[in-house]
Amino acid sequence: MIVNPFNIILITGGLGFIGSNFIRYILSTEKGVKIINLDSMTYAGNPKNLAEIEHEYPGRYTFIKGDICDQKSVEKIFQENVPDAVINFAAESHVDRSIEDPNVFIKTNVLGTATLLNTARKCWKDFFNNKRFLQVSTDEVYGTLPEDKPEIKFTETTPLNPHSPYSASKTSADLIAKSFFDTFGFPVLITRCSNNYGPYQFPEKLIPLMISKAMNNEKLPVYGDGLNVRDWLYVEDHCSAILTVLKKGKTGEVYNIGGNCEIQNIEIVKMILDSLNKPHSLINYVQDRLGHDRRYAIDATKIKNELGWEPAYCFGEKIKDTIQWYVENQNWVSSIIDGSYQK
Ligand code: NAD
Ligand code: TDX
Repeated sequence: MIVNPFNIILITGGLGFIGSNFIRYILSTEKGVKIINLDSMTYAGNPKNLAEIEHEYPGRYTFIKGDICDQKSVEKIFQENVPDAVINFAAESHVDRSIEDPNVFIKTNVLGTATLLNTARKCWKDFFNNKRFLQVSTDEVYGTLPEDKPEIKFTETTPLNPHSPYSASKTSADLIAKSFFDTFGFPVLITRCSNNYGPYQFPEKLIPLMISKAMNNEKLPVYGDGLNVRDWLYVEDHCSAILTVLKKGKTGEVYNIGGNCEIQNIEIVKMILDSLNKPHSLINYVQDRLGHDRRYAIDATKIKNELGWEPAYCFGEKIKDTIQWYVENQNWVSSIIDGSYQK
């Protein structure tokens, strides 16, 4: 079944990395859609990510500052706008921060998702015809893979086995979302994507952090032996996959999304240094992340066979564009580093 058109979509966390890329993507590809962006503007919510969007798409974009954990605010948005769909990007998303302070991860990622689900169910009055709630999840819910068995990848039926407070909170949210489908027939879709890269990623994550440090001739902190593997996907491919699942996915189902692009961290770091003509002597091996997952790899056969989605971009080309974007947008990075982006 193809569900279309959506008139109003509530997007949460739309000032973050993937949410802002998605809003730009959907406004340019789906002509009739109106977007409401609910974002509490944590450290990761950057208004500069969507600076010109209201002018570029007049009447089609509304920003609301608010917390997904705040039931009254969420209810008000539902009553005033009656969205046809919700896409929940809002989350605390950085593993290292979840090791420092797990509580906010449990609050936003678990309670916040539950609040959204509960409010949507109440406001849609159990009349779910053509309504959809898409929970943006992660491959980290599956835990880690052995590096000596490259043939093994995460499928949608791989047992959930998260290791960090971040991934455990995302897993909990997935299970609550699934329970709403199983119990109420609430129209949930869950996507589990691998590591994204591209413009507007907060420079605490591997790729933008390393680019920013290399540009400033600072040491690049590589955790452990640098041989951990991540499966990289260009952010626009993630956006097209989410839109595909929103339109064509079967409710109650999980869809893995991945780029079939496994790379060791150290290889990425060297690629960045080479591309910026910086010496490998900037590499600094530091203490490993606690509970550091060794390898992630997504088997995206289901979304390809059932919904016809495949990534459009290849890493070799898009990593160059991404590095170039950060070089050309040094003001964006420096406004984060000096804190002025929040003023
Ligand atoms: P991000 O940290 O860049 O952005 C998160 C956004 O959510 C920010 O704008 C922040 O202000 C907002 N937010 C946080 N708490 C909120 C709250 N309580 N109420 C309202 N808004 C709140 O994250 P991202 O990298 O764009 O990730 C988006 C989603 O995709 C997350 O759910 C993440 O788990 C998932 N994901 C990310 C990746 C990746 O590689 N970055 C991969 C797979 C899945
Ligand atoms: O300074 C660093 N040095 C380093 O070696 C940082 C920040 C990271 N790393 C390593 C840790 C990981 O093996 O690089 C790899 C990637 O790290 P992150 O960019 O922090 O991403 P990861 O932990 O893999 O999680 C990301 O992908 C899945 C996102 O942050 C999550 O939100 C998403 O769910």
